[in-house]
Amino acid sequence: MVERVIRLNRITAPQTHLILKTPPEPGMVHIGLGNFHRAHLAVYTAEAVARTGGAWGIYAYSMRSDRNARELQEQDFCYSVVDIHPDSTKTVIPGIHSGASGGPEALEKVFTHLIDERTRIISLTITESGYCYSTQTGGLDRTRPEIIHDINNLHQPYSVIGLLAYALMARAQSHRAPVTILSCDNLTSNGATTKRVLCEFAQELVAGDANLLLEYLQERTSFPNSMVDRIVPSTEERHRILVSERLGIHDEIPVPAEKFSMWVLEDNFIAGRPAWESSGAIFSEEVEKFETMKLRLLNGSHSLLAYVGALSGKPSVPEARFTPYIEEAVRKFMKREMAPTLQMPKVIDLDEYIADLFSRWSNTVLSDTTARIGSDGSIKLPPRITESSLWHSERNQATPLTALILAAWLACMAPPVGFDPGSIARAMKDPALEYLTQLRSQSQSPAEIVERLFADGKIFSRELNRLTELKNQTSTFLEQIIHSGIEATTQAAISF
Ligand code: CS2
Repeated sequence: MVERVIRLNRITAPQTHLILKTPPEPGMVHIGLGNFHRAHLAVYTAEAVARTGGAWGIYAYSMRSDRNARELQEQDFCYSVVDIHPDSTKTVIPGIHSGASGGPEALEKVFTHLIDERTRIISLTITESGYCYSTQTGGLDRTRPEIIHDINNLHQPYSVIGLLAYALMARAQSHRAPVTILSCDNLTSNGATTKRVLCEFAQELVAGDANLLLEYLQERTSFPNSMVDRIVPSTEERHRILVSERLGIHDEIPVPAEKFSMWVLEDNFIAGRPAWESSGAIFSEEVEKFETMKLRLLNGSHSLLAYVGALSGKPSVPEARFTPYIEEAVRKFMKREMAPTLQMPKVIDLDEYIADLFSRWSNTVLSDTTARIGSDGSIKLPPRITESSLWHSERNQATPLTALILAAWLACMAPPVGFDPGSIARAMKDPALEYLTQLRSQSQSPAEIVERLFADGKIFSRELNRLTELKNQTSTFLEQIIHSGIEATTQAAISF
């Protein structure tokens, strides 16, 4: 820690604050060492420990590669979280990580931490796709190659679900100490979904193992639901420059983030927890309402901004949001297609929430990118639009702006042959890209792409295949995007 102290003593900038000089004894293992974790859970936990103490140091692990862990280690586990906001220069250095590793070579290391009796919380930011859940059933996707692999090779897991099952099984076989699994990703009922996926994974194991693991899961674990919210873009060179100007030190891995941050959780921690309420987290019985509100209004609109924005040549969220026809589409989408389908939490007013969202999206310095949000749409879109579409269909109501999102997404990710969606769309990544590419090349027309997509049920639940009007509108809009352009199509969806 000598390095850490020397390095940090050099910081003289005002409003900069090293939350913890030395990390506390470890009590949590976190999987998924990306920017969101570093600007959200890490900050809440560091602040809670600084105020109220507790052995809640975080050992972090990245499943795919050791890059993030190495970078963190090279800086003695210190990095800055920089508020990117017109009137804030606040920068915090959480200092909460006590160790980190990554990649398959480090499996044994993380395994030791996962089964350690002192580990009382295992938290996750592994993106929607990391849960290997099926958008059809809401449970385990047994067709995922990594799941098929892990069921037969549990000691060498490829997926986080396999890794968790392996570690929890070892806990079940030894000390049986309780542990909470805390999902911090944007899934509907993220805690309950994680538990269901793990239980269904356990059922696939040989009988003795399955029973042992299921019993441990039922008796010695808890899975609180939570809603997480902070817009955290990827780190760019300009953020390194900003930090070196603000702090006078070079930070290779600063995390840019909006000033706004929110975390709402169920208080269901079987083995204790940090006093997160002291750092601003909200413990509420209305978590589900918060989650639905955020998923449909913020994340759903984000998808609209991303795909319609990308096709309109807008690389950033503020540029998309300030394009009049896109702004109008987002407002109508929220008011007509999303708001009626949800119950707002008691303490939040719908109009104020919408106004706040527009103000967060207006942050031109943060400049979150449409390519970041548009990535992984095959996994992100189902929880954002399925329930609301079914809700409207039961009432015989059309959802043209939802259809516009689907059409714009297809135009970006499965562009009909001969249509070029542009460079922003081409920069979007997706785990289902192979399937989407096949879909477009095997289809003779935009209508066929849409028909096959819903009939296949690989991405959206088959329930949506019944929604004839949604499908028809999606193909009409996809056709129109190709022939008349995105602006005219958006106007058509707005005035439908
Ligand atoms: C975004 C989210 O990636 C996405 O699709 O909608 O990352 C969003 O920025 C966060 O959920 C905000 O809390």
